[in-house]
Amino acid sequence: MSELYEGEELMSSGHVGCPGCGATLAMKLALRALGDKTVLVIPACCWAIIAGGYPQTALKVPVLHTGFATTAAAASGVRAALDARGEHDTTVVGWAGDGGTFDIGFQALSAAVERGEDFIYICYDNEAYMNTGVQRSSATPYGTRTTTSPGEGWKRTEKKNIVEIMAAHRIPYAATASIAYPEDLEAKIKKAASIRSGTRFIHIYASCPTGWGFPSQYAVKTARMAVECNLFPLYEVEDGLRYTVNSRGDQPCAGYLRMQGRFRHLEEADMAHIQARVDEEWLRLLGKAGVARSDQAGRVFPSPSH
Ligand SMILES: Cc1ncc(C[n+]2csc(CCOP(=O)(O)OP(=O)(O)O)c2C)c(N)n1
Ligand SMILES: [Mg+2]
Repeated sequence: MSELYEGEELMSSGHVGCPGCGATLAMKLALRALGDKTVLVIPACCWAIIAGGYPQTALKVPVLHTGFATTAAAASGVRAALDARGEHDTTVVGWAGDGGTFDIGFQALSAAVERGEDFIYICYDNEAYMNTGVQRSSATPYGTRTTTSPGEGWKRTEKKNIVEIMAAHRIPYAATASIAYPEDLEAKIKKAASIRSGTRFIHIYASCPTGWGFPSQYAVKTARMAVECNLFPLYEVEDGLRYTVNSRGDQPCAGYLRMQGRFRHLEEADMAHIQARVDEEWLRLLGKAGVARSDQAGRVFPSPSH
């Protein structure tokens, strides 16, 4: 049983997020971990509007709104400006959606990570371009219907593995987190804030009732189910090499898929394809964390002890 949070809330009521918005909850939890000495850099995305229209805001920390592609470049600049003013203890956070991270902001992110810029980059992933009406991104998973992958044209390519890509940059810290596991999420953000050499990356799974087609009271439940079926495992990668797995799912993916309108068209064979991919990726992850072994063909098997 988790303890009640008694610190100051840096996100207030009165925001304009949809009912049950996972991205809104992600921000509330992240700010609890970050504290008020934080500057957010937010590109075009749902979060560019959720806080409200100027001069009203639901956020009690400064925000720099920036162009869609430039989160990591702008965050680098804010860090340099704060350092020039001697404000070394203020944390800079790039806060972007999946489209702004996996796609359009990708080169700026890769470049900032390579330069070793000192900020935390948080991607809240709702698996599509939600603010503009649910267009598919490279974070949209296989099997999804969106407004740009409608009807029989549902997405048949896999979700890009952004944490693996960050790990390949040998980033000091990369981790996945979920709105359904607030203690884990807050601990990871605190850990990221405590590391001051190089960029730190957190990938937060943020369910979206509006874009995914489930009742708004199930945002946390949906996110929990994604972890419980290993579709979105919780893990950390230190220095791009040392993996720690923080979740152990044992449920099939079918329940998670069936509860969402975006997957309603899937047939048994499609769901079997998704399940096989999830199982394969899960074992591969365990392999990287050293809790599974692989053969020379790259096939991975769990170690007997796990
Ligand atoms: C250069 C540019 N192209 C397109 C847009 C329009 N646009 C604004 S928000 C958005 C979707 C953002 O998607 P994502 O980053 O996943 O965040 P979400 O809306 O899902 O929170 C788009 C396409 C823009 N603002 N700038
Ligand atoms: Mg999105």
